Amino acid sequence: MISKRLEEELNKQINAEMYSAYLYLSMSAYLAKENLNGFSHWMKLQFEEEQGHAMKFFQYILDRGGNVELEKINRPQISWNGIIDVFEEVYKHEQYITNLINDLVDVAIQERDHATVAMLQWYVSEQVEEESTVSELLDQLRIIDGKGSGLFMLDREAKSRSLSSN
Ligand code: OFO
Repeated sequence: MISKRLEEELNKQINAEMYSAYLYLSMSAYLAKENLNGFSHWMKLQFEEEQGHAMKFFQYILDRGGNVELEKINRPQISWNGIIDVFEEVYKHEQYITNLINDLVDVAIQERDHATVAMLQWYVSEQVEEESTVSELLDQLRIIDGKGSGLFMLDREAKSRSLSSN
């Protein structure tokens, strides 16, 4: 059984992951409108990945005999100022999520819940990967100034992303 406090915090994280999914889906729509279909596809996979993150928490709460309490998901932004603006926001958002995961680890340690600490290690590593992937993409986009033939090439590369790889 998990403590009430931890149950509450894990439920909040389901909401944060679902918001991430929503935000990336909204970005996917924006990018499709901008004719960046490769990046739109990349963002749609990101949306699916975030739902997976939410579902891992969902299942974990149930496995530990806790209650899942779903909350309203906030409305994401619908428009950005070009591709660099999009990826700057993704990077900022992933850093925010990393902080949330670190806070969760702190709570699990305070509650002396070693199983939850162990489960959260997956997310700790995942965040390292997510931040590094996005920061690399952002650097590349800045090099080409987010336009021209460089953008065309990066968009084509983004189209080849599959769910197993970032
Ligand atoms: Fe993007 O890692 Fe979950 O939120």
